[in-house]
Amino acid sequence: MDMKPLKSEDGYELWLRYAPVTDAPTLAAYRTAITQVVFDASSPTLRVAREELTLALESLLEISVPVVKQVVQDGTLVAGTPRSSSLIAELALQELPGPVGDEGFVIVSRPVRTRDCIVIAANTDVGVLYGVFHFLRHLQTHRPLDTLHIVSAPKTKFRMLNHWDNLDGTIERGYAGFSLWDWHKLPDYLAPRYRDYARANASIGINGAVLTNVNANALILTRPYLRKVAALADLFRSYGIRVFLTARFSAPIEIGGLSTADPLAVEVAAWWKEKADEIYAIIPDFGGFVVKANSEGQPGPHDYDRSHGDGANMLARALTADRGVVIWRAFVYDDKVPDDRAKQANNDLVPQDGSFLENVLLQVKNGPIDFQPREPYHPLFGSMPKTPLMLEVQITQEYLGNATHLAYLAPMYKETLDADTYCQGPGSQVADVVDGSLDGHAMSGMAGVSNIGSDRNWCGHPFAAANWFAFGRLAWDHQVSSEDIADDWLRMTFTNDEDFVGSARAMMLASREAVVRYMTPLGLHHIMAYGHHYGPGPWVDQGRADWTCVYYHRADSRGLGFDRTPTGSDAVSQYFSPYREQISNLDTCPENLLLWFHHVPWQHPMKSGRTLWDELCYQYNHGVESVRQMQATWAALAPYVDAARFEHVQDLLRIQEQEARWWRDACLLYFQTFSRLPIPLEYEQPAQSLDYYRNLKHYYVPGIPERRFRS
Ligand code: GCW
Repeated sequence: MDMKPLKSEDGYELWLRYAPVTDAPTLAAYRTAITQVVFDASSPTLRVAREELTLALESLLEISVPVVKQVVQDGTLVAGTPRSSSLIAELALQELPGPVGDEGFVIVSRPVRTRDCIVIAANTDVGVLYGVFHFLRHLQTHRPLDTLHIVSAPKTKFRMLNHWDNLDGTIERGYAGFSLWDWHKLPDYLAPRYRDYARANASIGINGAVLTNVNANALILTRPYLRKVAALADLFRSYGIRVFLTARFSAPIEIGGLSTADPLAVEVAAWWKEKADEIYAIIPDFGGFVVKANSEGQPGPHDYDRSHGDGANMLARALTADRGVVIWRAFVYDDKVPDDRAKQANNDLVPQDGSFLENVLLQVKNGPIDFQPREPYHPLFGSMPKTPLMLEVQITQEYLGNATHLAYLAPMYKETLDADTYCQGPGSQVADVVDGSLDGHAMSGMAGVSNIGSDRNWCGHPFAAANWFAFGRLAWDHQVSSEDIADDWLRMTFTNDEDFVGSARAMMLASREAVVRYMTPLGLHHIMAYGHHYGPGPWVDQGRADWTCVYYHRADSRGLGFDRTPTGSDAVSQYFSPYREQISNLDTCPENLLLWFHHVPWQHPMKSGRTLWDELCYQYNHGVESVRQMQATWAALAPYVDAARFEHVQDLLRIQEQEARWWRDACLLYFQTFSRLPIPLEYEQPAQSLDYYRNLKHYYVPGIPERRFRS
């Protein structure tokens, strides 16, 4: 390999660096295969696609690739739709108009006018843009060009980022600085970042952005803010991205001067209708509303003894099905309801299946509690066949080490998507529910809670951008493997050197499991510090019961874990057979979810032959060891990475190792007060006392408003 020092990079360019191809045979092949471009760009979207293509080619191939009018030589790249290009219309590709649909594309190498050409074609302009980005990924990952035949179309319709960004610039659960949206200077000043944000999203097929926090501020729906939103929407439009806003249910009172927000009150429905008309007058392609209602203190239809369906349908009528959708969040639970929090969404929503209007989707978190390092899949998947269910995952790492810990989350997203619900017999995966294929829904989608902020490298940790990338790739095609996504991202973000890619990929693939082990092994969950969720807090027993940790781990002198079998909360009954029986039985329940579903005696023999207590000690230590392994792997990769990014990752891994030990020691010491058993001597013993860990205080943890830290 080339040993000269690499120029420092700051991560701003993400996976769109278009680094020159240095491998000589690959470069030579590319320069032969691509000598000029025929690309008539008659619309804004085609123009940005052409610009991306030509700039990227020049950077990758380090030669100028002219745009010409006609195919006159071998190596011509032809791009467009049958409408934008008579050449493409003439080719009558069999994939058009059929399989690729409205957003897909085809990339083929074939003769055109007797010359060897590469054709990127789609039915729509945005399909061409996606095809261009796919082709550029192909080049960036040094794949061969000789026999191209790629046909690709997204499996879901709404592929969206949910920004939990507040109007004051803070981001709820954001760890990469402040909001990208500079509301104060909008609409007159459009930061260059907005365009790069749109490019990055388009490059992975993301087509929707919810600009505001689901804990919503009604002000976003006032005219001055709508003008700001319109400026962003205008910019994003060329990149195929529609904007959505969060609708605060009580907005008719707060900004509309009404005395009620009752969804069945005529004046309330009329207010929302007028508001929707106002929005569409300035943002003609406005996507719709995302709503968090009657959850964690947010207003909603229950305040008026109305159902979620009443609330969602009222907004859906205001938007109208030909204009936009209501995305109603299924993250609903209430501490006044005595039942297990894990069961509440099903209890509330399953009876309403079939009552939602055609332009309503329900957005369901991957698991029934809250983005924990590991959860079983949400039992709503498969339980509401008459309603389109979107999958919501968290890209920001609220419960997985913020932007300090390296945790590659594609395996976590895949775990949910690949899970078999058995709702229509074996092979009814969550992915089949989510993409609409199982129940024949035309509307489908995936939402990722964004980890993007104002940090120069966008996501804080240099590896955190991989999760943004992975989310987009999986929303487009949930069948791609975590390995392949990591592989692409590494090659595009760092280098194509096989030695680098091989070990960095292995490190990424093991990273999420490492976090599970040192934070919440064996199905433990929600044992983080109160409120900000930074660090361990298994002892938290004050405040709202369903926000404490003792609610979830249920440690006592007999054992550990939440009994959700029929002898306990019976949450297992919300799953279909045979999964239900599998998890109900202590002997067949997967051990990585054991303490989620069972209260298990400390001396219970685990599959390893260890007792539960010893296994817990083993898992926590294994987690810490895995981080040390990551440190060693990364140290060996120094020659392949520029100094700035190398040191950034190295420093963060050092913090991660410290925090993994903190988690291990604090949790084991705490659980030991119940088990009364020793931590086996083969393991490192805790560095401090339990009191020490319990008394640690952290002020101004990112991702939470300052006022929460005031006493
Ligand atoms: O994960 C929890 C977070 C809240 C968040 C909520 C939600 C936006 O702790 O900060 O609020 O989920 O998803 O609504």
